[in-house]
Amino acid sequence: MPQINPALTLARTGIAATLALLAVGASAQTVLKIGYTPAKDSHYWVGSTTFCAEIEKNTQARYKCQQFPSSALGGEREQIEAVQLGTQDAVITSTGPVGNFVPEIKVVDIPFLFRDYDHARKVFDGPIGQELLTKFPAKGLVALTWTENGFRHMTNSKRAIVKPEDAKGLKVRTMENKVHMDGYRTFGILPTPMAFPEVFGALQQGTVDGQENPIPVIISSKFWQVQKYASLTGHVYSPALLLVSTRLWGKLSDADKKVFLDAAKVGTAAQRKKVDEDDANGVALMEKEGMQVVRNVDKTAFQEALKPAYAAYAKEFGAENIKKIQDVR
Ligand code: EAX
Repeated sequence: MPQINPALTLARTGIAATLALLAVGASAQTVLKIGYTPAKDSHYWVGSTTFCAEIEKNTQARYKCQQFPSSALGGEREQIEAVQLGTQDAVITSTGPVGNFVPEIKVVDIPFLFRDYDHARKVFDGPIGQELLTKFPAKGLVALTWTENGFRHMTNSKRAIVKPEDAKGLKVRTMENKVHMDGYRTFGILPTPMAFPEVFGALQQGTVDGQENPIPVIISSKFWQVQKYASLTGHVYSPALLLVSTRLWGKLSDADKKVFLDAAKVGTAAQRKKVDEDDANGVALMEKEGMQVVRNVDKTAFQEALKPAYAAYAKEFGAENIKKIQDVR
């Protein structure tokens, strides 16, 4: 019996596989880089994984993804810039820094603008949301769909927050988002803008007392390791977007564009479902991990406090544009 050299056999199999692939000819495979800040298994990961699986399936694997969760490609602003340049193919990002690129979308970041998830999802899936997506190409970005981060809640290391007075004087990390910062100042907190990859360390070192994020982000980031108190303030809805580079988009056939757009819709549905699940189960997990969670937040007091900011928002965005969003039922 001749000795079989396993390395050689492997190399031959590899060559055979490569030749087989080449034989298929035109079906070369493009691997897309898609990134986001939350961890593997988070709502973003579920959305991205679903989107990528749909694309792979419906392009017969001519396109597939390499995913970069946990800020592996940087913070949201950095990733949007990379998508703009075309060095990154896709990003799922909250609207946090997006208003700095596409000012028209800032209006959706107003605190207490959306009553609940149904309201928000209806606005983003409806004419207002879809019209906003058309503003991106002029800024060198293609927005495939609105997706979702969730209603944001406050956490901190100092005390339980029930009403704005309790939040007064706390140094709270915010996104790089002026609409949020202007609003949060009326709650008495000291907003400190910071990119997401720095947040955990800043909380750990006490550079800031707190942060605010949806439950899916709080649990996938294990913020209980560095935060004692959580309050279900739900003070702002945090939309998200799936953005791709114009470089990628320009290369796609019309049929492939449709595949990507359909895949984005399926991804959004999956991401929202995960947000719903995390919101339903996350508080119990946070408590189990040692957080003290305030459920009976005085939301009316927070909305009262926000009134001066609303006057400024009306000036900036037009009272009728705010009302148009509020009136969606
Ligand atoms: O999009 O920066 C944030 O707090 C965002 O909520 C997070 O990056 C997920």
